[in-house]
Amino acid sequence: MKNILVIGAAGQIGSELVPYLRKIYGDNHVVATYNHTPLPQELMESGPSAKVNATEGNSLNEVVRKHNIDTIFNLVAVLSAKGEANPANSWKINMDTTFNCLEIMKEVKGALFTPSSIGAFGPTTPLDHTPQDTIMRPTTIYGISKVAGELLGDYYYLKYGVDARGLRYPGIISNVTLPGGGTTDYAVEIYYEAIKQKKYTCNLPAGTFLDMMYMPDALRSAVELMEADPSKLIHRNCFNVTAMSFDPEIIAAAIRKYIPEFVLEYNPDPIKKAIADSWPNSMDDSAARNEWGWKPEYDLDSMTRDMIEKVSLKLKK
Ligand code: AKB
Repeated sequence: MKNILVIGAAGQIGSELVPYLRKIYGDNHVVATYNHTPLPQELMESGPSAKVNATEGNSLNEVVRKHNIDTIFNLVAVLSAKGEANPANSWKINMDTTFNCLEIMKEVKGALFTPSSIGAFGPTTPLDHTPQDTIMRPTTIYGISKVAGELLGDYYYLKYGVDARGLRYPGIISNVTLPGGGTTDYAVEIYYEAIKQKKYTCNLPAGTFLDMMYMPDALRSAVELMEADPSKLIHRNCFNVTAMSFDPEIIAAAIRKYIPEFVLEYNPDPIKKAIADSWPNSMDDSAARNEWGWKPEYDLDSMTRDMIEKVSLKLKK
């Protein structure tokens, strides 16, 4: 990876991936792009940036040629819950972007990272220890676009030699940019509300187990996968990766170790509940561990300690 393009750089993952990549590969070698949401000031100032509509091939092509890009991190996506409000728009954004990235990487013989998700699974998937290779019949437009993206990635690799790779991310918990439109967003909001109000009303019911991961592990896993020896990769699009699995009661108990008075209440959102019920309770990520050495560093307790420290500082500013 010499010259990297991050599309969707203003989002939850992008806003942290850009500085992470700039530290490793050099500020001038990582181009941050945005479309509707402006980039945070620090990202504009610390390296190159561009306004790009990645659903338009020409817009993407121009920036790839201008900066001599050999690798794209494609973080543009309408997430699961938001996608259900406007499925046609979600399909268009998720698929056009992935397709355009693959087409341009075919021309420049480059590499592409596209995250998939636990959302690529569905209610007929085995929900416990969900295997790497299993039934994938998701029931959300987001999940359907993720499965299609996985298949397209493998297709472009096999047919054209595009170095397409990806991870099935669980819910990502972070403290820089809030997520938006996801089913797992509660696991971020709960920390902010625990610190601000000592109380949180959860939109998923107790007993809803989902895989999760802390942002530092999510960033490291993306780079480790893209740097992995290709001859070792049996799977490419995409690898199950997880760091922990919990339900709202378990994360609330972890928060109470630091904020004993924290109160958790419930008001489940039927759409989010149905989505969460169709997703794995916990994935088996042994293929990622065996093929490129994946290992999470943060568990629920170490993540909670760090989240409470960082979010408290942020809210004091
Ligand atoms: C969502 O909840 O939609 C995302 C995801 C798990 O892909 N955070």
